Amino acid sequence: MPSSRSTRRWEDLEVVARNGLLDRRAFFKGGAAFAAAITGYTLSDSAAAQQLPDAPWSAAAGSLLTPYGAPSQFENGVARTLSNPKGEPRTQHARTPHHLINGTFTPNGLHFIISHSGNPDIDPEKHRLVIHGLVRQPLVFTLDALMRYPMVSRMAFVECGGNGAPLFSKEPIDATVQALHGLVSCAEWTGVMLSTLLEETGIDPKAKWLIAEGADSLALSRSVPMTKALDDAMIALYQNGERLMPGNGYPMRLLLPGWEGNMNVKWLRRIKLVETPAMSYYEARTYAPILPSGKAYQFYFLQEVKSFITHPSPGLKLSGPGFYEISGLAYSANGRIAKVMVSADGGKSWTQAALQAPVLPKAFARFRVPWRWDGGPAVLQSRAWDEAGNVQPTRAQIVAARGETKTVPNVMGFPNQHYNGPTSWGIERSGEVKHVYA
Ligand SMILES: Nc1nc2c(c(=O)[nH]1)N[C@H]1C(S)=C(S)[C@@H](COP(=O)(O)O)O[C@H]1N2
Ligand SMILES: [Mo]
Repeated sequence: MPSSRSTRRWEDLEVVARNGLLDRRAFFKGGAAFAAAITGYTLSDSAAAQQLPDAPWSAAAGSLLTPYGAPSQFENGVARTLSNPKGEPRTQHARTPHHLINGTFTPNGLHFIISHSGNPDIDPEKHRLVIHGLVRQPLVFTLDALMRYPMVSRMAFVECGGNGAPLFSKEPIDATVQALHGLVSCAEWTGVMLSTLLEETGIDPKAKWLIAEGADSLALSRSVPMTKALDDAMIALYQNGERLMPGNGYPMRLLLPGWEGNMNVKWLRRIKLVETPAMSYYEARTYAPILPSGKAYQFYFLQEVKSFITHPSPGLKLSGPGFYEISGLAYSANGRIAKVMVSADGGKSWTQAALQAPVLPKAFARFRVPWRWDGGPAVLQSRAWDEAGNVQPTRAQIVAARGETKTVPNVMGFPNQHYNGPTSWGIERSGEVKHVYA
């Protein structure tokens, strides 16, 4: 029996923004009417039962269990894309397929990776973390020693400063959300707070920065202000419950929640307390691009408030007019996401999205809005606000501030960094989704 709350026809639900955006609570109001509209089924109980397939997997005992699980063979296409699969001597990227997963954290096998000189194969027994420099007592930590300290767990996103950089281009890009925004992921990290270890070594008051260094052949190093080190920096040992993946820093990495991916030094082996920053390769070159004014940010640490729609997005074709959920990810280095607005007409009219609870600081928030596609052209866009009151800039604003790719000669020809403007998806009559500028 349909309950009274499900007797409203979803077609009659009020459109709250142009091109068919519905109120974020419409699903609760629409009830079974939504389901019938999506499945196409309005059946009696017995007719519904007859729809169960007579399948071979229900006819005999199933396969053997495995000691370590892997996804279903039918999910083989859910994979990262690799920028340098033969491992030529330059950076390798592995990008997260945001359009093929859902929720708020990234499975370990799909977490993005950027490794500038490959992933070292570190024997955890032989690895050491040294903390020295402007300390009272330099210390060397084995993994065993670290495992005995009090630990904490927190959700945090890691995002490369170059994520979304193609969106500084003049023309729209024929690419998926994986290609455009696949260099951000979110995991539950567990480890020892750096402040706990610094209490042991003691801190010389002259120390204003630390230099963190990795054990890869490149010995990637970055300077970190002591304020961040003592705030929420962590020596991460576990990722989504299991030990770090080799590509994400096994057996330990520096986690600086919300800060530029590059500073989250993987395969961490050294922390040296110093008075002034090192001006290392990545902080002085790659992540200090020249601005249209001719000046450069000396340091640009925060991954500021940002959002993008993952469903629908290029590669996910709509199968005809009707009901869809628009959903995506929002995050900010400045705390929790406060609000996400969604537009289906390229930013002219907006409605507020529902946020999946719990909304955690410096972590992915999943937003959702019900949408009735009328089969005509539409342009989907999202815009996020964080609890500190920051809002995503418009594309015009961020392009004016940073410059369009290639129009500004940028020392080494690097694209601009830190794109946190909107991403627009154009819906064509065929149901195809394409990146557009709106
Ligand atoms: N030691 C070391 N740390 C590193 C890197 C590296 O190549 N070596 N890559 C950096 C870059 S550019 C980014 S964006 C992040 C990515 O973290 P992830 O690979 O765990 O996603 O790690 C950073 N830490
Ligand atoms: Mo990066």
